Amino acid sequence: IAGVSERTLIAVKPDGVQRRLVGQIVQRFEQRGFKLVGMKLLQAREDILSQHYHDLHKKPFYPNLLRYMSSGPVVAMVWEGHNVVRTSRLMVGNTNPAEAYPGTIRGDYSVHISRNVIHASDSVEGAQREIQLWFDRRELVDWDCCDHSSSYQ
Ligand code: DGI
Repeated sequence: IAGVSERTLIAVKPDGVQRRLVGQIVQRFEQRGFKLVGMKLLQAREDILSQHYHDLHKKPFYPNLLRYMSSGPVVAMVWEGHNVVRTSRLMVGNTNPAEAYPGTIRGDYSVHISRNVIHASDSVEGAQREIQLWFDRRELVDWDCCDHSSSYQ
């Protein structure tokens, strides 16, 4: 099935970790039928954050964004499955939680754009770049999910 091995980078941001939302967020991706292939808790280094947000360096909110993202640990994950990049953006909701629909992660757990709980890659190419940035190849596990034929064909 095309795109089944697509992968995306999901990160629970420091506010999400502090608010103990990691379990609920992981549960949403599991329940949807995606496969977890990498996960770690880490204090993000500034060079990683700077590369991760390379397109935002000139934005007025950038210094605050970096301070927020390095204010505590982050849970970085790689999820795999059919159309996972696009579907996880829909699950995450609008960048601005005030505009995010109820039922989305940001729409259920946050109210302000500067504390929006979660990151999800916004394109397949972006996902590949971000996965390489956040994970060593050896940290990603190829495994067969026993219910594969129940989620796919
Ligand atoms: O891919 P997203 O995280 O949805 O959005 P993005 O790549 O445009 O921006 C990255 C993060 O930067 C976003 O999750 C929150 C923050 N951000 C974006 N726009 C604003 C912002 N923070 C503030 N305070 N104000 C903004 O306008």
